[in-house]
Amino acid sequence: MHARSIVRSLQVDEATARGTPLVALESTVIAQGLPWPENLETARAMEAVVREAGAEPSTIAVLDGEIRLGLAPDEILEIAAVAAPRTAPGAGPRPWVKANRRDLSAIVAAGGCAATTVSATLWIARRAGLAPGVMATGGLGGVHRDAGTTFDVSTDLDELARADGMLVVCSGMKSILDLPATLESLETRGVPVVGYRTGELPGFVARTSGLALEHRVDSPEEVARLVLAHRSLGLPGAVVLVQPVPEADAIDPGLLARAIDGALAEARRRGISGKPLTPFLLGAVRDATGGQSLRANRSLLVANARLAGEVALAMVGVRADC
Ligand code: PSU
Ligand code: MN
Repeated sequence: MHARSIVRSLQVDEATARGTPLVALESTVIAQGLPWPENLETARAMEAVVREAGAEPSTIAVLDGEIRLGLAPDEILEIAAVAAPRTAPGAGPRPWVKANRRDLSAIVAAGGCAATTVSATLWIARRAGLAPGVMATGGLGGVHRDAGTTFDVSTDLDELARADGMLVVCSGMKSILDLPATLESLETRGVPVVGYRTGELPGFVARTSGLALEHRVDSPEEVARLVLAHRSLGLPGAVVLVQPVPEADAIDPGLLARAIDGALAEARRRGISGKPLTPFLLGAVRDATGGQSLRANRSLLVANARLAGEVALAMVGVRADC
């Protein structure tokens, strides 16, 4: 029995040969996290800003049972089109499911297609040899507000504790979650949460959450030194870098809190739980904020991809100095 390989795109191979660092990007945010056509525009913008920073984007997904590192433009289009309204009954793209790490074997065995969450993306990136390396996303999964009774805690947290050598650039955890419990849970797992030019945990589409962070850095070089120190100490797991949404696109924390309360009540009324819960809540918050949260979500995803590219480059420089 041989180990199943991860299929790399031509562009990823060429970048590796040139010594250009890669930035891993997840695909759940494209397929299940944002509506069409903003999801396609955002996925393209994220790849573009990673390249502007001098790194190479490698979006991760499972295509016909193949684990892929780096997607061609028509493949990104296919994933994004899953969220497009169907025009003709029966027509439309192949089914794309939301895959976290535990789903990968079943999807590969069945030859299926899947968008990968943070947990699956981190695992694939590491398996493909990207560590020490960087991935970018919007908001991490975490402890849901009723986790005491539902046990709904994102597997993102466990995978972060395992993803040795990886840095995840994000804007905190999705604000639909229990943020204090999620921070506690990351501390328990030994995952550092470091503010980028902030001493406070960002509130995903809002800039603030009211929760203080103990560690802060102010430049890509400082981030690179922190990640490489984590690694050279032999400490396991990923480092989480949190950057607030750009000011011009941020949403008011009060408006956000009201929208989330409404979305949670609606989810309870409809009995929505498990995997569809996060996409449902994000959609309901989008509607309740008149699209303001969509604008903020897109803006922070692009800003985080840019910063991830800058840090990936700084890590090459810092390693050369060591
Ligand atoms: N960031 C976003 N939107 C998203 C996600 C992240 O801005 O939709 C996705 C990520 O893939 C994350 C997942 O891993 O949501 C968490 O889902 P769950 O709560 O079901 O574990
Ligand atoms: Mn969950």
